[in-house]
Amino acid sequence: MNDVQTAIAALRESAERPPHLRDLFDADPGRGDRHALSHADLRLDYAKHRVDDEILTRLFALARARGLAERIEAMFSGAPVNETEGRAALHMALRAPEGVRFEVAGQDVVPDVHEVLGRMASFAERVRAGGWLGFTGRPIRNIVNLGIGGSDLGPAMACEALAAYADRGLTVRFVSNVDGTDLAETVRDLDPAETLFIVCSKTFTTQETLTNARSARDWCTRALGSEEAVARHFVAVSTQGDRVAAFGIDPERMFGFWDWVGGRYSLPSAVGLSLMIAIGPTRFREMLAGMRDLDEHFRSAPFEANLPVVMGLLGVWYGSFLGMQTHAVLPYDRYLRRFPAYLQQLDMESNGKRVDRAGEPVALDTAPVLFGEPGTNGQHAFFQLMHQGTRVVPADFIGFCQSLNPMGDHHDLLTANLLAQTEALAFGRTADEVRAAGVPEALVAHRTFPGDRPSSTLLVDRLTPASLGRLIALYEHKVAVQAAVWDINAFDQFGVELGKELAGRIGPELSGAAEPEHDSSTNAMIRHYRARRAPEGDV
Ligand code: G6Q
Repeated sequence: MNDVQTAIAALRESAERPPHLRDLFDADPGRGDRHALSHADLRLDYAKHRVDDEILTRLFALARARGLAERIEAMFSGAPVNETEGRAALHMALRAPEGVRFEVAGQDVVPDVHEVLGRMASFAERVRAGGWLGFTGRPIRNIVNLGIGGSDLGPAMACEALAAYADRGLTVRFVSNVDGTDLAETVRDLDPAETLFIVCSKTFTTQETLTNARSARDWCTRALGSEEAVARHFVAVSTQGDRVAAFGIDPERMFGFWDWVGGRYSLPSAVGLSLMIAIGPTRFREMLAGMRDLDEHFRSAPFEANLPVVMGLLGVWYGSFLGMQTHAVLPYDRYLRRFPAYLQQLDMESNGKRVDRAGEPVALDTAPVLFGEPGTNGQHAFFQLMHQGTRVVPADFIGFCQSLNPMGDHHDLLTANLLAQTEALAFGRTADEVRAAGVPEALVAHRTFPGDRPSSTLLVDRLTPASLGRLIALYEHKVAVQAAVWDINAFDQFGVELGKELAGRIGPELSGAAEPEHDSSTNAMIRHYRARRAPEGDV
């Protein structure tokens, strides 16, 4: 057996008799202090996990056997770690200060990063100050980002998360879906004379975004009476200047980025323009500094004290060895309500893979189904299953020690709920305890909580641009750790291609321009839709 096989075999052996959380805590009164890590304003409690020292040692051994340290260095050194597409994954360069070198193919990319950041900052300041005028001479007050996937989820999540730091005189919205309702409802109450569209697309070929951009252009030019309005009401974020120009946006008003920035890792690039306009360049740079801080922690901290490494390996333990298929992320802060959706893409698109880097079937199960909702709302919805269902759902709880909206005792109540949930999940309530509380025998089983349901808790001092930056980079690197352990490429996403290709075929079949040629189920639905669709399409 090689080192990897030996490490896997050892963990499989551990998985045959995983320790119970009650036993782990009974055996070690100092567990809560020992199993916690701090970095800057972040504290990770990982005591409530089904791991003892031996299991942790075995997880770290697996990481070492898989060459995690070398994989981290390869990523930071700009090697083409996205091997199937022959690209680097160097999002860390987007948050590097001037003077720090990050090379792709021998070329330092940091000066280009700062050149674009500088252009973004001038533009954002101008819009924020009311100095960017629309076609009729009125200042821009509304920003609409048109993008999807990685060109939407990051800035949409961060604009929500940092709303407390935003210029409230500006309206910043996001349209992603090709469903016309998305655009229609988003612009319904906006004045075209005061609205700027950011067409955000790395490739500038994405059907949804370009369809929305064309419809937005029609909406704008119809209302303002001239095609020339496009120059004042549209800017682009892309890597493809020619396609941007072909759409009718002057490349002068394009903010560029590079093929070494993956879509779901692109928030700190020009893809974050909407966020920078909302919160201003200074706050945006604070977010970048937070990311950078976590990048350095990830690159330099020993594995045992490394937050992304520890979180990543715990996920591997549950998903690959204990057969758990889901993972919940539960932010106890309304500002983070889009964070689970953002992480869904980051985690599931990166690591939802079934072959390893060599194209062979993976040795271990990969990414879990990730979901989440802000607490306390989730408690009144799906937590029932987490406490008493037949499936165990490992969870990350995220809370803040200070509220950005202090109000009576709300924040203590919120935090009490967070901590209570982790305690209830971990320790439950035994049948004897239920009986002792006087519950009638017929209800004892119903009122019993099995416990032994694991969770991590991230406590952050306060939600700031820097702390959000740290949280984002923490999860990015957690995903990279897991990809290394599973030996998969976290940076491609061929799984989204087949559906796109088939949609391209089905489109003309729905309008009647072509006859359906699919399986009998798909053909029948196409015929059903054709018989009922509005004659002129969606008018
Ligand atoms: C992200 C994916 C994907 C991508 C969208 C939008 O990592 O690659 O979600 O971001 O498909 O692509 P464009 O930015 O090219 O429009």
